[in-house]
Amino acid sequence: MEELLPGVRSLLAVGLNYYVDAERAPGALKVARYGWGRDYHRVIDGRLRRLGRWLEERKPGVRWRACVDSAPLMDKAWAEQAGLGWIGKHGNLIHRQRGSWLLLGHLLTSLPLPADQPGRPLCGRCSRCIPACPTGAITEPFVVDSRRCIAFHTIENREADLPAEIASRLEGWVAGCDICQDVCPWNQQPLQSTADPELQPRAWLLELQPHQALGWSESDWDERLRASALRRLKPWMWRRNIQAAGSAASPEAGP
Ligand code: B12
Ligand code: SF4
Ligand code: SF4
Repeated sequence: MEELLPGVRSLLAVGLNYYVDAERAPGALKVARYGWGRDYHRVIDGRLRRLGRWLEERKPGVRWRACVDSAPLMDKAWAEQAGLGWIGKHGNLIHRQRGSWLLLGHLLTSLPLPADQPGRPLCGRCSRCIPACPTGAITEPFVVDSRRCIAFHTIENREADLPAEIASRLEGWVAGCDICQDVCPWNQQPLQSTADPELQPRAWLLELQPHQALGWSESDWDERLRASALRRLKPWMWRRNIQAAGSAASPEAGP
């Protein structure tokens, strides 16, 4: 931590609620919720910087640093320590009222602040997320093997083809995967839909039909993915994922 901000005394954990009460159109390909609105890195970073400047005005000389995925920081573990929630067996941090639909960020500061109580684990005897994962990526409670995770393969895998055992189990997911979170009882309770304009879904993401998207040019994708966290998926990766999801959905098709 000292390497990230010399003289650091406190860490402030924040969670951006990204749940919106919206549904995918029938037959649409599946895009994970974190990608529906504006790139969360930008949203959280901008707000943490505002907070940092606010601190500086009140406490001249105070130092701070905003971190959103950019620094080697164990976001979930620190958020748990800061009392924001607990790490569920699916590996994501869960908040009692917001469920796991929270994106995390941290503000490190040289200001000493009183500590909150760490989050208390509330998964109890539930283990619903583990068998729900179609690729068996949750190998044991709290352990997600990225090599088997649809989120990893659809977003990070740069190979021309996805591994066959993943491609055949996409269940329609083409950008990230929300299955283990969708089945979690903490996400079934009535959740508050965010009114944050930055997080409202782009309509095309909820209506993504394979035949249309496969026809989009590089510049079509470029325009649609402005200021989106999904820019990490290059147009060829969308095509690869969409084709794999399409073949998995209709295994009888083919030669
Ligand atoms: C790499 C990464 C991925 C990879 C690999 C995930 C993996 N299994 O490791 C992939 C692409 C698969 C991925 C997928 C997803 N990710 Co991701 N990912 C990250 C990232 C950038 C780094 C995670 C990492 O590897 N850290 C290094 C390892 C060693 O640390 P760790 O994962 O935190 O786990 C350790 C600690 O938690 C620690 N620990 C556990 N309990 C405790 C308790 C204490 C007291 C201590 C000290 C330590 C400790 O032990 C663990 C093992 O060493 C983080 C952001 C970040 N900087 O943390 C986001 C992050 C974890 N991802 C996030 C999201 C939203 C997702 C997806 C839901 C996206 C999607 N819908 O497709 C999926 C969920 C998959 C799943 N079930 O986990 C969010 C999670 C938000 C939340 N509520 O928890 C994060 C925090 C990004 C953010 N800024 O909000 N992700
Ligand atoms: S994100 Fe999808 S593939 Fe990854 S662990 Fe969760 S259910 Fe499994
Ligand atoms: S589904 Fe059950 S075990 Fe998995 S994270 Fe949610 S509460 Fe925990």
